[in-house]
Amino acid sequence: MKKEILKSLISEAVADKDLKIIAEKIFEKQRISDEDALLLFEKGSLSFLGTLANYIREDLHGDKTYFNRNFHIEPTNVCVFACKFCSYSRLYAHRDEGWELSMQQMLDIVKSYDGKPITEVHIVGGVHPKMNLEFFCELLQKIKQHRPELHIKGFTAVELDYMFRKAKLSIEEGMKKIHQAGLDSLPGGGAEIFHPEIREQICDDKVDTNGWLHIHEAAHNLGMHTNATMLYGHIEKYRHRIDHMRRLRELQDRTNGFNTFIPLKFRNRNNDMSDVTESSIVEDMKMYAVARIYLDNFPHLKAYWPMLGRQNAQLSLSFGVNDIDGTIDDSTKIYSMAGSEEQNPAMTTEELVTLIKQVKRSPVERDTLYNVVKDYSKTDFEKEKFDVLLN
Ligand code: V47
Ligand code: SF4
Repeated sequence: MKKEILKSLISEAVADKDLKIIAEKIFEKQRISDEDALLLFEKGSLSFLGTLANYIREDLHGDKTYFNRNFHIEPTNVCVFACKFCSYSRLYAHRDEGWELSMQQMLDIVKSYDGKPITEVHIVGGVHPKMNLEFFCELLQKIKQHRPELHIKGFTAVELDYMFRKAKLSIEEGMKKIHQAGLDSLPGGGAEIFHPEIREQICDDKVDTNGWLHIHEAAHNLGMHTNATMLYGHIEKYRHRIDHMRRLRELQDRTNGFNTFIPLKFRNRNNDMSDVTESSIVEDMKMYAVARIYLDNFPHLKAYWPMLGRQNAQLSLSFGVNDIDGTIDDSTKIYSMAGSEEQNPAMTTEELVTLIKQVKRSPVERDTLYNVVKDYSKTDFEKEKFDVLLN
């Protein structure tokens, strides 16, 4: 019914013949082409894109909006690479300006969450030449010994590529070893923009596109799930974004191992690309909507609130997004150093639930693999607090 109403509304309101054909494809659950995606970016109004992306989102997930309870460990910001957009890293030659956590310091961070209902630790950082595969395998084993049920999502393809090459292991061998040590899944970082025209300008010395995709495919072949990101809103054109998403869609067709796509808005403070203007909120919402429409084989689309800010994360829930990441507990510096409004990112479960409810969506706490931990749609925190006082 809803589909029929939307179809007729779009048919009346949209004059452009090509856009009408694309809308028709979406309602018939047909895949859109790269040319269609370009037309959406170039000609689609915000309301047209939002209507279509929201239709798909609600078809897949209804009003459900996922979050999780997580914290980050950033082992170091010392990095052998020199990505132009990065505000976070310090070159090895300037390592005295950065930080390096010891094994014990990282285990102490994990232990500081003892007794708290956290389900995931996200480990990501710079590429430090002395923190090798052996070191991280030992860390993973020790975390698992201490808290076996904690899901470890860790290491971008950039970090893994460097570790495996230094250990003289193939990608398959390295992935098997680190998975056996306790790594459960991979985050989506390091993807940036796959197209060589852009990749060569913004991050030419780290893992290349084929290497990034190969690492994720190897993880999928071991039954691990991974995420994928795209750093957008800098010097890339729409066709580069579409090329990026096409490569991900093709890999997902083969493996079905990706959980979530996370468009990451470029922030321009304190880096070598500070002269590049940041994208507008309208552009951000278009990005989410086109991603939701184009990536028809990705189950989830995430807005990472520490990067986007809370209000824009709320807005994104009307443009295809169904996940806003987690509590985070002020444990990441990547975005505060790049100029995000969220200087100390942390939200309580109550704050996340309220944020989601304010825009009339249903908050659901998930684990990393999107198993439901708790549905908060009917939770009344005030009543719960009152009940605790009474008992
Ligand atoms: O790859 C670095 C990005 C990424 C800037 O998988 C920047 O759940 C914007 O991948 N402006 C690392 N972005 C973080 C990451 C991530 C974050 C949250 C959740 C997940 C997940 C993954 O951060 C890097 C790079 O694309 N980044 N500098 C910047 N100035
Ligand atoms: Fe290093 Fe990652 Fe920063 Fe690139 S984005 S310089 S790989 S920390």
